[in-house]
Amino acid sequence: MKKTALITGATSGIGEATAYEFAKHGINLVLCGRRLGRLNTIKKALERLTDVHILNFDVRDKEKALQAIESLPNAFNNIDILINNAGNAHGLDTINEGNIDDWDAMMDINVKGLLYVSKAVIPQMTVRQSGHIINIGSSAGKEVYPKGNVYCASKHAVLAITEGMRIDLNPFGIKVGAVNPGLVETEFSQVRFKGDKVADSVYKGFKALQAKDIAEIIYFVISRPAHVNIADLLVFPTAQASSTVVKKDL
Ligand code: NDP
Ligand code: 8X3
Repeated sequence: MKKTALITGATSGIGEATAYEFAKHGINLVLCGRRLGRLNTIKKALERLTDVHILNFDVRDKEKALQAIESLPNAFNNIDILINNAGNAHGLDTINEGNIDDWDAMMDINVKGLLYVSKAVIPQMTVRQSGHIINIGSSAGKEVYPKGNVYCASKHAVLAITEGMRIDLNPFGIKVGAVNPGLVETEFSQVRFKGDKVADSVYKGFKALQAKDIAEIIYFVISRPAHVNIADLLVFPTAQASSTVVKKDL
């Protein structure tokens, strides 16, 4: 029987690439994001491979998140795999110069949004006594770097929530794990730097990870045998040794 996956942040980067990877393997998809036009385009592209349903909501809005997931038609409402991917960094500033709206955005989207979506999906997994949740953390969830303060805190929180979920959902046979990438060339830096051209320099001078690299890893994680749970996975581009050590050819 075909599995169904719900992917948040499916309109670009890692989430979009994961949708393509899952579709290739015939997994039914519930794709979420705020940019409706992109959701429609991706749905159209993937429908020749699998069944696709889109949910257009902001993960910060808990009522909308819960309502959207409750509204799923029968063909899509047994979610076997939840990929909590929606998120971003907003700004790169010292704590004394940080912008409070940026802090709110990161905590509201990366942490609270992940919780709201999980809250909506987990009950059906506990009833069925099966399911797999993957939270997209980051190397920033394992290591704090200069000016990363609140983004790093949000990703440390994602890892703590992942561990908590794994413990609490263990009696129900639900797998929980985190995939933690280093530098991936997506729209991430465009969002972090609010369209400033400094974003263009982030992935220059080395080969960064591509969204597809992470999507393939996520598929590997979800396709292990029933008794195998990859609990925590850290992946860097070869040129990156830590958050602050990157070998660049300049
Ligand atoms: P992108 O900016 O390309 O994608 C972010 C996705 O999150 C988009 O689909 C966006 O959709 C969605 N999103 C953002 N805010 C909201 C919101 N309020 N409500 C609903 N959806 C939202 O970046 P990435 O693909 O790189 O990021 C995906 C995840 O990977 C994030 O959690 C990020 O922290 C993490 N990550 C990224 C790394 C990198 O170097 N790129 C490294 C490590 C982790 P829309 O705007 O349509 O709502
Ligand atoms: C994204 C990786 O190093 O830009 O989470 O914070 S980093």
